[in-house]
Amino acid sequence: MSDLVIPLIAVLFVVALVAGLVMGTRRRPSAPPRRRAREAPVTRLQTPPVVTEPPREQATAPVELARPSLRDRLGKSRRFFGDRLAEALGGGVDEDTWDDIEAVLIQADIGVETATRITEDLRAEARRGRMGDAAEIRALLADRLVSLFDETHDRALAFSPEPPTVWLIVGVNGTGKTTTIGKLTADLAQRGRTVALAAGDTFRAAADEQLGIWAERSGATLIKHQPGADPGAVAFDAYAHAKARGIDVLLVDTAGRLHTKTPLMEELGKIRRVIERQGRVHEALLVIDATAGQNGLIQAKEFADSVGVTGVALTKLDGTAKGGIALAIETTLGIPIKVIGVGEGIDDLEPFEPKTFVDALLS
Ligand SMILES: Nc1nc2c(ncn2[C@@H]2O[C@H](COP(=O)(O)OP(=O)(O)O)[C@@H](O)[C@H]2O)c(=O)[nH]1
Ligand SMILES: [Mg+2]
Repeated sequence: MSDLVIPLIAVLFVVALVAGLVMGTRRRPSAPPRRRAREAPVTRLQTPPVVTEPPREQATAPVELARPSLRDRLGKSRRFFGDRLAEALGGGVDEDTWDDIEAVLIQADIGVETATRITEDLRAEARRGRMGDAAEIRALLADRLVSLFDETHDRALAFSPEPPTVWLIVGVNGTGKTTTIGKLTADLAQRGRTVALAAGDTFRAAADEQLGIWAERSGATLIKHQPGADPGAVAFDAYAHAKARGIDVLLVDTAGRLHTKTPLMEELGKIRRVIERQGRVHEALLVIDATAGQNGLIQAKEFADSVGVTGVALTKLDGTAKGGIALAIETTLGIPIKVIGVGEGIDDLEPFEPKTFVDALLS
Protein backbone atom coordinates (compact mmCIF):
# COMPACT_ATOMS: atom_id res chain seq x y z
CA MET A 1 0.00 0.00 0.00
CA SER A 2 2.71 2.42 1.06
CA ASP A 3 4.39 1.48 -2.20
CA LEU A 4 1.51 3.19 -4.01
CA VAL A 5 1.27 6.31 -1.79
CA ILE A 6 4.60 7.85 -2.79
CA PRO A 7 4.03 7.62 -6.62
CA LEU A 8 0.46 8.94 -6.05
CA ILE A 9 1.76 11.97 -4.15
CA ALA A 10 4.36 12.52 -6.90
CA VAL A 11 1.66 12.37 -9.64
CA LEU A 12 -0.58 14.82 -7.69
CA PHE A 13 2.40 17.14 -7.23
CA VAL A 14 3.15 17.14 -11.00
CA VAL A 15 -0.55 17.73 -11.85
CA ALA A 16 -0.68 20.67 -9.41
CA LEU A 17 2.53 22.12 -10.88
CA VAL A 18 1.26 21.90 -14.50
CA ALA A 19 -2.12 23.43 -13.51
CA GLY A 20 -0.27 26.26 -11.75
CA LEU A 21 1.85 26.98 -14.82
CA VAL A 22 -1.20 27.02 -17.13
CA MET A 23 -3.05 29.45 -14.84
CA GLY A 24 0.06 31.64 -14.67
CA THR A 25 0.30 31.80 -18.48
CA ARG A 26 -3.38 32.73 -18.75
CA ARG A 27 -3.01 35.47 -16.20
CA ARG A 28 -0.07 37.08 -18.03
CA PRO A 29 -2.12 38.93 -20.69
CA SER A 30 -3.80 40.91 -17.96
CA ALA A 31 -0.43 42.38 -16.93
CA PRO A 32 -0.10 45.16 -19.60
CA PRO A 33 -3.11 47.19 -18.41
CA ARG A 34 -1.34 47.62 -15.07
CA ARG A 35 1.69 49.02 -16.95
CA ARG A 36 -0.55 51.29 -19.07
CA ALA A 37 -2.20 52.61 -15.94
CA ARG A 38 1.19 53.64 -14.63
CA GLU A 39 2.10 55.39 -17.95
CA ALA A 40 -1.08 57.47 -18.09
CA PRO A 41 0.11 60.50 -16.06
CA VAL A 42 3.15 60.89 -18.34
CA THR A 43 0.87 61.01 -21.39
CA ARG A 44 -1.20 63.71 -19.71
CA LEU A 45 1.90 65.76 -18.95
CA GLN A 46 2.95 65.61 -22.61
CA THR A 47 -0.28 67.25 -23.82
CA PRO A 48 0.59 70.70 -25.21
CA PRO A 49 -0.45 73.37 -22.69
CA VAL A 50 -1.80 76.79 -23.71
CA VAL A 51 -3.81 76.46 -26.96
CA THR A 52 -7.40 77.44 -26.24
CA GLU A 53 -9.66 76.67 -29.16
CA PRO A 54 -13.19 78.02 -29.51
CA PRO A 55 -15.76 75.25 -28.83
CA ARG A 56 -17.30 75.68 -32.28
CA GLU A 57 -14.05 74.65 -33.97
CA GLN A 58 -13.65 71.70 -31.65
CA ALA A 59 -17.05 70.48 -32.73
CA THR A 60 -16.14 70.64 -36.40
CA ALA A 61 -12.55 69.43 -36.02
CA PRO A 62 -12.78 65.59 -35.88
CA VAL A 63 -13.22 64.93 -39.60
CA GLU A 64 -9.88 65.65 -41.20
CA LEU A 65 -10.25 66.01 -44.94
CA ALA A 66 -7.47 64.81 -47.21
CA ARG A 67 -5.46 67.80 -48.40
CA PRO A 68 -5.20 68.25 -52.14
CA SER A 69 -1.74 67.82 -53.65
CA LEU A 70 0.47 70.83 -54.36
CA ARG A 71 -0.26 70.17 -58.02
CA ASP A 72 -3.97 70.84 -57.46
CA ARG A 73 -3.40 73.69 -55.04
CA LEU A 74 -1.22 75.63 -57.45
CA GLY A 75 -4.38 76.10 -59.51
CA LYS A 76 -3.88 78.69 -62.23
CA SER A 77 -0.06 78.67 -62.20
CA ARG A 78 0.00 75.01 -63.01
CA ARG A 79 -2.83 75.07 -65.53
CA PHE A 80 -1.12 77.84 -67.45
CA PHE A 81 2.33 76.32 -67.41
CA GLY A 82 1.32 72.70 -67.86
CA ASP A 83 -1.34 73.27 -70.51
CA ARG A 84 0.68 75.70 -72.60
CA LEU A 85 3.67 73.42 -72.48
CA ALA A 86 1.54 70.48 -73.60
CA GLU A 87 0.32 72.62 -76.51
CA ALA A 88 3.88 73.61 -77.45
CA LEU A 89 5.04 70.01 -77.42
CA GLY A 90 1.87 68.49 -78.84
CA GLY A 91 2.36 68.89 -82.59
CA GLY A 92 5.80 67.30 -82.90
CA VAL A 93 9.13 69.05 -82.32
CA ASP A 94 10.22 71.67 -84.86
CA GLU A 95 11.67 75.22 -84.76
CA ASP A 96 8.33 76.65 -83.61
CA THR A 97 8.44 74.42 -80.54
CA TRP A 98 11.38 76.37 -79.08
CA ASP A 99 9.74 79.74 -79.70
CA ASP A 100 6.57 78.48 -78.05
CA ILE A 101 8.45 77.21 -75.01
CA GLU A 102 10.29 80.51 -74.71
CA ALA A 103 6.99 82.41 -74.88
CA VAL A 104 5.46 80.23 -72.13
CA LEU A 105 8.46 80.86 -69.87
CA ILE A 106 8.40 84.62 -70.48
CA GLN A 107 4.66 84.87 -69.83
CA ALA A 108 5.08 82.87 -66.64
CA ASP A 109 7.39 85.70 -65.48
CA ILE A 110 10.58 83.72 -65.24
CA GLY A 111 12.39 86.71 -66.72
CA VAL A 112 13.28 87.20 -70.40
CA GLU A 113 16.98 86.53 -70.03
CA THR A 114 16.50 83.29 -68.12
CA ALA A 115 13.74 82.15 -70.48
CA THR A 116 15.98 82.70 -73.53
CA ARG A 117 18.93 80.95 -71.90
CA ILE A 118 16.89 77.89 -70.98
CA THR A 119 15.29 77.65 -74.43
CA GLU A 120 18.67 77.94 -76.19
CA ASP A 121 20.01 75.23 -73.95
CA LEU A 122 17.10 72.90 -74.80
CA ARG A 123 17.48 73.60 -78.52
CA ALA A 124 21.20 72.82 -78.40
CA GLU A 125 20.59 69.54 -76.57
CA ALA A 126 18.02 68.56 -79.20
CA ARG A 127 20.44 69.39 -82.05
CA ARG A 128 23.07 67.18 -80.45
CA GLY A 129 20.46 64.44 -80.62
CA ARG A 130 20.38 64.00 -76.83
CA MET A 131 16.60 64.25 -76.73
CA GLY A 132 13.76 64.43 -79.16
CA ASP A 133 10.33 63.55 -77.89
CA ALA A 134 8.01 65.66 -75.78
CA ALA A 135 8.60 63.68 -72.57
CA GLU A 136 12.37 64.10 -72.83
CA ILE A 137 12.09 67.83 -73.50
CA ARG A 138 9.73 68.24 -70.56
CA ALA A 139 12.09 66.31 -68.28
CA LEU A 140 15.11 68.38 -69.33
CA LEU A 141 13.15 71.62 -68.91
CA ALA A 142 12.15 70.56 -65.39
CA ASP A 143 15.76 69.71 -64.65
CA ARG A 144 17.01 73.10 -65.89
CA LEU A 145 14.34 75.01 -63.92
CA VAL A 146 15.17 73.16 -60.70
CA SER A 147 18.89 73.79 -61.20
CA LEU A 148 18.27 77.56 -61.28
CA PHE A 149 17.28 77.44 -57.61
CA ASP A 150 20.26 77.54 -55.30
CA GLU A 151 20.39 74.15 -53.60
CA THR A 152 22.71 75.42 -50.87
CA HIS A 153 19.97 77.73 -49.51
CA ASP A 154 18.59 76.83 -46.11
CA ARG A 155 14.85 77.06 -46.66
CA ALA A 156 13.80 76.25 -43.11
CA LEU A 157 12.47 79.12 -40.99
CA ALA A 158 15.04 79.94 -38.31
CA PHE A 159 14.35 79.21 -34.64
CA SER A 160 16.25 80.46 -31.62
CA PRO A 161 17.48 77.89 -29.09
CA GLU A 162 16.17 80.25 -26.36
CA PRO A 163 12.67 81.73 -26.52
CA PRO A 164 11.51 83.96 -28.01
CA THR A 165 12.20 83.30 -31.68
CA VAL A 166 11.35 86.53 -33.53
CA TRP A 167 10.02 86.67 -37.09
CA LEU A 168 9.48 90.12 -38.61
CA ILE A 169 6.97 90.07 -41.47
CA VAL A 170 7.34 92.83 -44.09
CA GLY A 171 5.95 93.63 -47.53
CA VAL A 172 3.70 95.90 -49.56
CA ASN A 173 0.02 96.35 -48.60
CA GLY A 174 -2.25 93.52 -49.64
CA THR A 175 0.51 91.02 -50.41
CA GLY A 176 -0.72 88.71 -47.65
CA LYS A 177 1.41 89.55 -44.58
CA THR A 178 -1.37 89.22 -42.01
CA THR A 179 -2.81 86.12 -43.66
CA THR A 180 0.63 84.48 -43.77
CA ILE A 181 1.09 85.30 -40.06
CA GLY A 182 -2.26 83.62 -39.39
CA LYS A 183 -1.20 80.48 -41.26
CA LEU A 184 2.21 80.36 -39.57
CA THR A 185 0.58 80.83 -36.15
CA ALA A 186 -1.79 77.93 -36.75
CA ASP A 187 1.07 75.71 -37.87
CA LEU A 188 3.22 76.62 -34.86
CA ALA A 189 0.31 76.09 -32.44
CA GLN A 190 -0.36 72.67 -33.96
CA ARG A 191 3.25 71.76 -33.20
CA GLY A 192 2.72 72.75 -29.58
CA ARG A 193 4.61 76.05 -29.71
CA THR A 194 3.31 79.13 -27.91
CA VAL A 195 2.92 82.19 -30.12
CA ALA A 196 2.54 85.94 -29.56
CA LEU A 197 1.53 88.37 -32.30
CA ALA A 198 2.63 92.01 -32.34
CA ALA A 199 0.10 94.24 -34.14
CA GLY A 200 2.72 96.47 -35.77
CA ASP A 201 0.44 97.67 -38.59
CA THR A 202 -0.91 100.62 -36.62
CA PHE A 203 -1.56 102.52 -39.85
CA ARG A 204 -4.74 100.67 -40.90
CA ALA A 205 -7.54 100.76 -38.33
CA ALA A 206 -8.85 97.27 -39.16
CA ALA A 207 -5.41 95.63 -39.06
CA ASP A 208 -5.52 94.77 -35.31
CA GLU A 209 -8.92 93.21 -35.68
CA GLN A 210 -7.81 90.99 -38.56
CA LEU A 211 -4.74 89.88 -36.59
CA GLY A 212 -6.90 89.35 -33.49
CA ILE A 213 -9.13 86.88 -35.37
CA TRP A 214 -6.10 84.80 -36.42
CA ALA A 215 -4.73 84.96 -32.85
CA GLU A 216 -8.01 83.72 -31.41
CA ARG A 217 -8.23 80.83 -33.86
CA SER A 218 -4.86 79.48 -32.77
CA GLY A 219 -4.87 80.44 -29.09
CA ALA A 220 -2.07 83.01 -29.61
CA THR A 221 -1.53 86.16 -27.53
CA LEU A 222 -2.13 89.47 -29.27
CA ILE A 223 -0.16 92.56 -28.25
CA LYS A 224 -1.55 95.78 -29.65
CA HIS A 225 -1.63 99.55 -29.08
CA GLN A 226 -4.02 102.27 -30.23
CA PRO A 227 -4.37 102.86 -33.99
CA GLY A 228 -1.74 105.33 -35.15
CA ALA A 229 0.65 104.37 -32.32
CA ASP A 230 4.38 103.98 -32.89
CA PRO A 231 4.97 100.45 -34.26
CA GLY A 232 8.38 100.50 -32.58
CA ALA A 233 6.62 100.76 -29.21
CA VAL A 234 4.34 97.83 -30.09
CA ALA A 235 7.38 95.75 -31.05
CA PHE A 236 9.13 96.74 -27.80
CA ASP A 237 6.16 95.74 -25.60
CA ALA A 238 5.52 92.57 -27.55
CA TYR A 239 9.13 91.45 -27.22
CA ALA A 240 9.18 92.22 -23.48
CA HIS A 241 5.94 90.26 -23.02
CA ALA A 242 7.15 87.26 -25.02
CA LYS A 243 10.46 87.23 -23.15
CA ALA A 244 8.86 87.53 -19.70
CA ARG A 245 6.30 84.79 -20.39
CA GLY A 246 8.75 82.45 -22.15
CA ILE A 247 6.61 82.46 -25.31
CA ASP A 248 8.28 80.39 -28.05
CA VAL A 249 7.69 82.53 -31.14
CA LEU A 250 6.89 86.23 -31.61
CA LEU A 251 5.53 87.20 -35.03
CA VAL A 252 5.63 90.92 -35.79
CA ASP A 253 3.07 92.23 -38.30
CA THR A 254 3.93 95.51 -40.03
CA ALA A 255 2.34 98.14 -42.26
CA GLY A 256 3.02 98.10 -46.00
CA ARG A 257 1.81 101.40 -47.35
CA LEU A 258 3.54 102.30 -50.58
CA HIS A 259 2.85 105.98 -51.15
CA THR A 260 5.19 107.10 -48.37
CA LYS A 261 7.92 104.68 -49.18
CA THR A 262 10.95 106.16 -47.47
CA PRO A 263 9.29 106.59 -44.06
CA LEU A 264 8.00 103.00 -44.30
CA MET A 265 11.51 101.66 -44.77
CA GLU A 266 12.73 103.84 -41.91
CA GLU A 267 9.89 102.60 -39.74
CA LEU A 268 10.72 98.95 -40.49
CA GLY A 269 14.37 99.60 -39.73
CA LYS A 270 13.35 101.12 -36.41
CA ILE A 271 11.16 98.13 -35.48
CA ARG A 272 14.12 95.90 -36.17
CA ARG A 273 16.49 98.00 -34.06
CA VAL A 274 14.03 98.17 -31.14
CA ILE A 275 13.87 94.37 -31.04
CA GLU A 276 17.62 94.02 -31.47
CA ARG A 277 18.24 96.20 -28.44
CA GLN A 278 16.62 93.41 -26.38
CA GLY A 279 17.20 90.30 -28.47
CA ARG A 280 17.42 89.17 -32.08
CA VAL A 281 15.32 89.06 -35.24
CA HIS A 282 15.77 85.48 -36.43
CA GLU A 283 13.83 85.86 -39.65
CA ALA A 284 12.86 88.96 -41.66
CA LEU A 285 10.34 87.42 -44.00
CA LEU A 286 9.37 89.41 -47.09
CA VAL A 287 5.88 88.65 -48.36
CA ILE A 288 5.55 88.93 -52.14
CA ASP A 289 2.30 88.58 -54.07
CA ALA A 290 2.97 86.30 -57.05
CA THR A 291 0.16 87.96 -59.02
CA ALA A 292 2.22 91.17 -59.10
CA GLY A 293 4.63 89.43 -61.47
CA GLN A 294 7.81 91.32 -62.27
CA ASN A 295 6.55 94.37 -60.29
CA GLY A 296 6.95 92.27 -57.18
CA LEU A 297 10.65 92.07 -57.95
CA ILE A 298 11.09 95.85 -57.82
CA GLN A 299 9.34 96.02 -54.43
CA ALA A 300 11.36 93.09 -53.18
CA LYS A 301 14.62 94.79 -54.05
CA GLU A 302 13.75 97.86 -51.96
CA PHE A 303 12.77 95.81 -48.92
CA ALA A 304 15.83 93.61 -49.28
CA ASP A 305 18.10 96.65 -49.34
CA SER A 306 16.63 98.36 -46.28
CA VAL A 307 15.36 95.63 -43.93
CA GLY A 308 17.90 92.82 -44.42
CA VAL A 309 15.41 90.23 -45.67
CA THR A 310 16.33 86.62 -44.83
CA GLY A 311 13.58 84.82 -46.73
CA VAL A 312 10.56 85.22 -48.98
CA ALA A 313 6.98 84.07 -48.51
CA LEU A 314 5.50 83.93 -52.02
CA THR A 315 1.71 84.21 -51.78
CA LYS A 316 -1.30 83.74 -54.09
CA LEU A 317 0.38 81.12 -56.25
CA ASP A 318 -3.07 79.55 -56.50
CA GLY A 319 -4.42 82.54 -58.40
CA THR A 320 -1.84 83.45 -61.01
CA ALA A 321 -0.26 82.31 -64.23
CA LYS A 322 2.98 83.87 -63.07
CA GLY A 323 4.44 81.05 -60.97
CA GLY A 324 7.77 81.65 -62.71
CA ILE A 325 8.30 84.71 -60.54
CA ALA A 326 9.62 82.31 -57.88
CA LEU A 327 12.64 81.75 -60.10
CA ALA A 328 13.13 85.42 -60.93
CA ILE A 329 13.15 86.32 -57.23
CA GLU A 330 15.80 83.78 -56.38
CA THR A 331 18.05 84.40 -59.37
CA THR A 332 17.82 88.21 -59.14
CA LEU A 333 17.85 88.76 -55.39
CA GLY A 334 19.56 85.64 -54.13
CA ILE A 335 17.07 85.42 -51.25
CA PRO A 336 15.61 81.96 -50.60
CA ILE A 337 11.88 81.42 -50.96
CA LYS A 338 10.94 79.65 -47.73
CA VAL A 339 7.16 79.26 -47.86
CA ILE A 340 4.43 79.61 -50.47
CA GLY A 341 0.80 80.66 -50.07
CA VAL A 342 -1.66 78.64 -52.14
CA GLY A 343 -5.02 79.96 -50.88
CA GLU A 344 -6.79 82.07 -48.29
CA GLY A 345 -7.40 79.24 -45.81
CA ILE A 346 -5.48 78.53 -42.60
CA ASP A 347 -3.86 75.41 -44.11
CA ASP A 348 -2.90 77.04 -47.39
CA LEU A 349 0.79 77.48 -46.64
CA GLU A 350 3.48 75.08 -47.85
CA PRO A 351 7.22 74.89 -47.33
CA PHE A 352 8.96 75.74 -50.60
CA GLU A 353 10.89 72.91 -52.19
CA PRO A 354 12.18 73.62 -55.75
CA LYS A 355 11.75 70.12 -57.22
CA THR A 356 8.23 69.59 -55.84
CA PHE A 357 7.31 73.09 -57.01
CA VAL A 358 8.65 72.63 -60.57
CA ASP A 359 7.15 69.14 -60.88
CA ALA A 360 3.78 70.49 -59.78
CA LEU A 361 4.02 73.39 -62.23
CA LEU A 362 4.92 71.26 -65.25
CA SER A 363 2.70 68.26 -64.61
N1 LIG B 1 -5.75 83.34 -53.14
C1 LIG B 1 -4.96 83.72 -52.17
N2 LIG B 1 -5.26 84.83 -51.45
C2 LIG B 1 -4.42 85.22 -50.46
C3 LIG B 1 -3.24 84.47 -50.14
N3 LIG B 1 -2.62 85.11 -49.11
C4 LIG B 1 -3.38 86.20 -48.81
N4 LIG B 1 -4.46 86.28 -49.61
C5 LIG B 1 -5.52 87.32 -49.64
O1 LIG B 1 -4.95 88.58 -49.94
C6 LIG B 1 -5.66 89.61 -49.31
C7 LIG B 1 -4.71 90.53 -48.54
O2 LIG B 1 -4.15 89.79 -47.49
P1 LIG B 1 -3.59 90.45 -46.14
O3 LIG B 1 -3.04 89.35 -45.32
O4 LIG B 1 -4.61 91.33 -45.51
O5 LIG B 1 -2.41 91.36 -46.73
P2 LIG B 1 -1.47 92.40 -45.96
O6 LIG B 1 -2.00 93.77 -46.29
O7 LIG B 1 -0.11 92.22 -46.55
O8 LIG B 1 -1.50 92.10 -44.51
C8 LIG B 1 -6.70 88.94 -48.43
O9 LIG B 1 -7.94 88.95 -49.09
C9 LIG B 1 -6.17 87.52 -48.29
O10 LIG B 1 -7.21 86.59 -48.07
C10 LIG B 1 -2.95 83.28 -50.93
O11 LIG B 1 -1.95 82.57 -50.76
N5 LIG B 1 -3.84 82.96 -51.91
MG1 LIG C 1 -1.99 93.28 -42.89
